[in-house]
Amino acid sequence: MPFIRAIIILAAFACSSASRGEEPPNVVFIAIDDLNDWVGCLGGHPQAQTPNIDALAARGVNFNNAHCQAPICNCSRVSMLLGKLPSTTGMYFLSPNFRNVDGTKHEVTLPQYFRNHGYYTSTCGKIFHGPADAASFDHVEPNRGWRRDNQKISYKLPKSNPLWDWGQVDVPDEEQRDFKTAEWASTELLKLTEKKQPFFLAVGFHLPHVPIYASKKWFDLYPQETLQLPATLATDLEDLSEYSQLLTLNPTGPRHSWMQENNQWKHAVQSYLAANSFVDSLVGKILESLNNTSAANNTIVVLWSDHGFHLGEKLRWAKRTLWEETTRVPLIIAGPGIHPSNCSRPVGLIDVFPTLIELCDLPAKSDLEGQSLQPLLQNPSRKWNRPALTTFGPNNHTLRTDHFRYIRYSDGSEELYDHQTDPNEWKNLATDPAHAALISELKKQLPPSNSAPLPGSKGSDSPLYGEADGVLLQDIMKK
Ligand SMILES: [Ca+2]
Ligand SMILES: [Ca+2]
Repeated sequence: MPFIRAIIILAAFACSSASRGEEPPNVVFIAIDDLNDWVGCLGGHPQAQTPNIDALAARGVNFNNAHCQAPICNCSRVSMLLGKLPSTTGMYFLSPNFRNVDGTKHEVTLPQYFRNHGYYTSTCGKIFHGPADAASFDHVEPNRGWRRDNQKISYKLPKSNPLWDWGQVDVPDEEQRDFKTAEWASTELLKLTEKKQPFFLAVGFHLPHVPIYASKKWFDLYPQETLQLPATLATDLEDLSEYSQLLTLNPTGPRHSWMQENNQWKHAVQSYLAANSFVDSLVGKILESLNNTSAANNTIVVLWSDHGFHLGEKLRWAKRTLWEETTRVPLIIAGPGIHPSNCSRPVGLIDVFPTLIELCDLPAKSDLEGQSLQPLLQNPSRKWNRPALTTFGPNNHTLRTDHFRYIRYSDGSEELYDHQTDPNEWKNLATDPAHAALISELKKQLPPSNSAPLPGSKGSDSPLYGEADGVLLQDIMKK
C-alpha cells in the first residue's frame, strides 16, 4: 500500500506541477481556539495588542466579516475541515467524532485532500476537536508542555465545568503547551522545506480557550485600572424570545450576574486579552521561522479561529449563541499573489477548503458546500451576495450579510439587527414591518432541510440540552 500511495502521490504531483509549470505553494494553517474579534486588526476590543496577527493581516487579505458555521469547537471544525454545513452532516454538538458514524466516517478532510494530492501533511496542537485525525496527516506531533493543573486560581464557579478558570500563572512561557507547539512548528518548518514535496503544516493553539491562563508578562499589558469592559445593555434580553434566552445560556459557564457579583468580569477580560497577546507572540514565532526558510515566498498562510467568545456582551459568556460575538472569527489569508487588503464581505470558514484547493491548483472537489474566496482575494470589494450562515442545533440559524444579521430559531422566533446603526445587536428589529421584505428574502436562504443530530451526539434530543453534561437549560434557569 505505501508503494501504491507513493505512485499516486507522484502522479498527482507531476500532473499538478506540469500544468502549472511551477512549484505548488505550501500551506501553513494556524488555528486559534476560541479567539473572538479581540484582535488589533479586527477592532473588537480597543486595547487588544496583537502585533503579529496584525502584521500578517497587513500582508494578506483580512476577512473582517468572517463567521464560523457552528458556535462550538467540534462542529465548527468538522464543518470547516469537511467543507460541509452542520445541517447537512447532522454534526451540531461537541460529539461524536465524525470518524465514528456511518454518515461521515469516509469523508476526506481538508488536510487529507492535500495529502492525497501529493502534499506532506504535518500537525501539532488542536486542529480537530480531540485527537488529530490519523488519515489526515503524515505526521502527528504529540502535545507537550503545561496547560493546566488541578489547582484553580480564580473562583470555583457553582456547577461549572472544571475547565472554567482564568488568571495569571507563574509557569514560564517556555514550559507552556502552546509555546511548545510553536517551538515544534518553527523547527518542523525547517525540515519541511528540505523535502521534495510541498507541505501542509497545521498548527493549533489551545488558548484563549478556558482555562484562560497567561504569565505576568502578558497581564502587565492590560492593567485593570485602565481596562475597558465591553458595552452592555441591562434590558437587552427583553426583546428576545424565551427560546433565544435559553439556547444562549451556557450550561457549564458562569452567569454574567455571577461575574459581576464576584468582581470577576474585569479579571476575566484581562486574562482573555493577556492570553490573546501570548498566542499572538507565538504566531509571530512561527511566521518568523517561515520567513527564514526558502519556502517563505511560496507559502500560503491561513489564520483562523473556530468561533468567537462572549465576555459579557449581550449579558452572556463564552460561545453557544448565534450573535456576532460568537459567530465572528479572525480569518486571514496571505501568500504569493495575494495583495494586502481588508475584505468586509460576509464569508465563512467553510469557504477555506475550496479556496485553498483553488490557490494550490488541486482538482476541484465537487461535494463541498463552501465557495472559493479567490474572487475576493483578487478584488475584496467585488459584489458578493452570499451571506454567512451559522447553525446551532437543528433549525436554529443565523445569516450575516454586509449590513444585517438575521436569526431564526426552530420555534419560529426571529431576530434582526442592523449592523450599520447597532453593532452591539441590542435592538431586535424582527417585528418592524419596515423589514418584512428583507426578512422574507433572507428566510429563503436558510437550509431547506436540516439533518437530525448524528447518533452519539450528546444533546441530540434537543438543542436546548447542554451537550457537555446533558443538563437541560430550563433546569439550570430554575437554579
Ligand atoms: Ca473552540
Ligand atoms: Ca435587545
